[in-house]
Amino acid sequence: MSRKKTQSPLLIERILTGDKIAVSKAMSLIENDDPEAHSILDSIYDKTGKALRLGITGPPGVGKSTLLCELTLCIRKENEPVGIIAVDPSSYITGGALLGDRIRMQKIATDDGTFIRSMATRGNLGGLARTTFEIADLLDASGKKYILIETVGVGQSEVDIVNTCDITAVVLSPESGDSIQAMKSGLMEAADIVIINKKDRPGAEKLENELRSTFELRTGTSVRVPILKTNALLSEGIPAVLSEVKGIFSDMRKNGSLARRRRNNLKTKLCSLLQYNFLKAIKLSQKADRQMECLAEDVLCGKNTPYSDLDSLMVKFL
Ligand SMILES: Nc1nc2c(ncn2[C@@H]2O[C@H](COP(=O)(O)OP(=O)(O)OP(=O)(O)O)[C@@H](O)[C@H]2O)c(=O)[nH]1
Ligand SMILES: [Mg+2]
Repeated sequence: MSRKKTQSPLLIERILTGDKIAVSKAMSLIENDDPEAHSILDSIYDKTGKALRLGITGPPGVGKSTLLCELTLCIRKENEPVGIIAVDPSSYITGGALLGDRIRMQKIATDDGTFIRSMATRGNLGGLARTTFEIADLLDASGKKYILIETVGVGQSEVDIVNTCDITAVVLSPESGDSIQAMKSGLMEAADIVIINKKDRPGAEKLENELRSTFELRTGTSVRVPILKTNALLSEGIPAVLSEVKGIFSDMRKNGSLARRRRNNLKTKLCSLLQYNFLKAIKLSQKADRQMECLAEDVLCGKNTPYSDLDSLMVKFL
């Protein structure tokens, strides 16, 4: 099958050298669902796969952004380029850690080796996961060695996004009642590593013990998921997190689980691409619109119910 050629060879070239302006431009094309975005992604795809994609999720306010900043600074000390995707940027806008702590933020924002993209979750039905993958692909092809994706782990869609990373870090804090909730929810199932941030707050040890017994109960063995404690405000425990993440990644490479996970992630991504494009095609098709109109009429006059014809409807549209 012939691959579509992009209209912008120069743009592609600049993306691949990590040019920030070119990467930003391509991101806007992706977010605006511009027809050129697909050919750009198609052209750069064979340069992806080198970055470590780390999802950072957890209840609101546990310190994910602060931790992400510190982790970025730690990675940058090793001179590796970093891409950051913040999926719910509320804290970036309202003065949470990232914007609130200007010194920390400025260090990152003005650094040539770091690229930050904030993405709004609202008003992007079904497209958010797709866009996040695509932006991660773009950052990967542009030479970033680490891609850090922050999402608030409240809804399934945010957890899904993180599940498409190579490694998922779940961040909890002793002061957050949500952490107990998170332990019971699907969030913990996704964890490859758990970080108890705000270890300066009372209850960090207790939370750690609770987590260890939760994991033991579940697996019936001793703890498999590493649990680390940090104080992101004082940058304590961050090198240990980075080293643990690197260790997990290297083990995953060796034992084949990275390839398996990436294959699964790719299936999720294809499904999301199909879903998005299928819905878009239906919405834009006048023929589909007329068919819906007829079906609605049939339902209204009692010939059908909205559920009776689903199978034939799928066949029609597929
Ligand atoms: N005491 C203490 N405070 C911290 C620590 N890490 C972050 N904070 C503070 O906790 C608050 C929330 O931090 P953020 O980094 O915005 O948390 P978040 O999880 O990204 O928040 P959302 O993105 O809104 O869910 C800020 O006031 C931080 O300064 C820590 O280790 N100890
Ligand atoms: Mg945040």
